[in-house]
Amino acid sequence: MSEPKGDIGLIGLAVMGQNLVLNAADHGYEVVVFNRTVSKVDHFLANEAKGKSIIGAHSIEELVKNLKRPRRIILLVKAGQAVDDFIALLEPHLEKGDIIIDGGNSHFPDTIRRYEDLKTRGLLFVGSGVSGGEEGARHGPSLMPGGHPDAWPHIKAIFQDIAAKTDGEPCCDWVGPSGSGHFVKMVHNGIEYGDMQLIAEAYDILKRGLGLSDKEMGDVFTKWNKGVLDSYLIEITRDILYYNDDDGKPLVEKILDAAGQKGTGKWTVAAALDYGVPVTLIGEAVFSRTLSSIKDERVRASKILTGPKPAFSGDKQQFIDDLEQALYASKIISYTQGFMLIREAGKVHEWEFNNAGLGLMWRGGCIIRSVFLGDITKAYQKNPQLESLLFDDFFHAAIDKAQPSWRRIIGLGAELGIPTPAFATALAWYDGYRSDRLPANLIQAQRDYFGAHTFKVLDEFVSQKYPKEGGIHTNWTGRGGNTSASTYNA
Ligand code: 2AM
Repeated sequence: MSEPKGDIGLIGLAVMGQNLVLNAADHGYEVVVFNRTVSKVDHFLANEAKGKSIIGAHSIEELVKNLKRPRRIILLVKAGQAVDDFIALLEPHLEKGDIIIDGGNSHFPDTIRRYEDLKTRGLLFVGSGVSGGEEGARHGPSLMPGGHPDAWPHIKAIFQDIAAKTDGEPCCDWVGPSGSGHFVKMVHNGIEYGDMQLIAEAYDILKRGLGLSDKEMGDVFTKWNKGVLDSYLIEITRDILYYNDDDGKPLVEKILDAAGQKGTGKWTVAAALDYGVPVTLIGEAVFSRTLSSIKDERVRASKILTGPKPAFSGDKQQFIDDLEQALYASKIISYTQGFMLIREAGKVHEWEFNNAGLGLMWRGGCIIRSVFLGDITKAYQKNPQLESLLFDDFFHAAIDKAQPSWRRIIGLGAELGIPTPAFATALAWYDGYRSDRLPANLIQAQRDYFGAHTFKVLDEFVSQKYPKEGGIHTNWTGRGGNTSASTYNA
């Protein structure tokens, strides 16, 4: 057989896979394609891929045979068992140094497991986040590859060529080892949940609080899209609000108010709980979807439970401007929390994240793309060791400016009876984060009271009676003098 011509193989010809193949072909790469339902290969070649230089394979063996070494194979199949199945099918045909890339929405612990497993056999495994939906895959997605570092030099050119570009920079860089690529993709999706929830709350306030029509709300979003909130999600919300059905009525108002979810938001919150990071906004976003989904119960509750009737009588424009600032401030908190989660996961797994690089990866191509991410990139470029986004001068000033508006909106939401869970948790988190003293001393006392869980004292009270090391237990029901210093449970 003559020398193989294929630069890269791709398995999984659903729309995402097809579009990624067409994108790579447009950039001059020779792609070899395969699909479980093999008839889709010929269908694709005869239709979408017609006239393009794409090689169809009708078996795994044929796919592998057509690839240059080291072989590079992207899997774009359903997350879960299908990925393991294809890895098992591929393995006997591959050689040391060959590269398998999982571009699906795999849960990062699965990626860690596959990476470790394949490493022992000399195969280089990469888990890559791919974001931007079908359009992104076709014209430039955001790509977040992480895995075996030896793979990167072999896939860098193609990944960066097919990725979205912002100011000439590709929205793709090496994330780190093991499951780090899929981890950051998961956080990206969690942040996306948060952004969507914030926008939904703003819509609710504009609609129920101010009584604006969909067209008027579309106008508000048009304006917001030219300011600090300039982003893909604000842009599509504008389009949705302007979209009328055949009867001339806004389609969005006909849609059942029960949000679905595929699980990446939940994974993000579960990871936050595992690592002990207060990622409250994404948590509220996930719970808000679950509250929305118990529609029938809410309808029953709406007939029984009372609250204020939303009716706003102040300065509407001031209110809209306040809302923009409240959304912006809450968004800053959400990203601050997201990067905190990334920081902690980095410590646990020894993944050295380049946060400026992540900002750049998310700046274009993906669903959360925004001008705002450019500012995040700048903050981390200025100080790669930045502990918290809020410590950056730009974001610190932005929060200071937004704060009065933010507080007014949450106060008004409570007064009018319109729920603002994401706005409110962001502010509560902010007020907690900036408190050098929280009421957790009381919680510690309660824990010691009922469970002898012990406590420590503030530095200024450390003494022989209250030593620094070990836990202190008090007999809370006794009188003075019953405090015993002990080292158990230290
Ligand atoms: P199919 O066309 O044969 O259904 C997205 O669903 C992609 O994942 C498709 O290419 C689909 O192949 C593939 N896929 C879904 N479940 C799969 C499984 N259990 N094994 C292999 N491929 C699967």
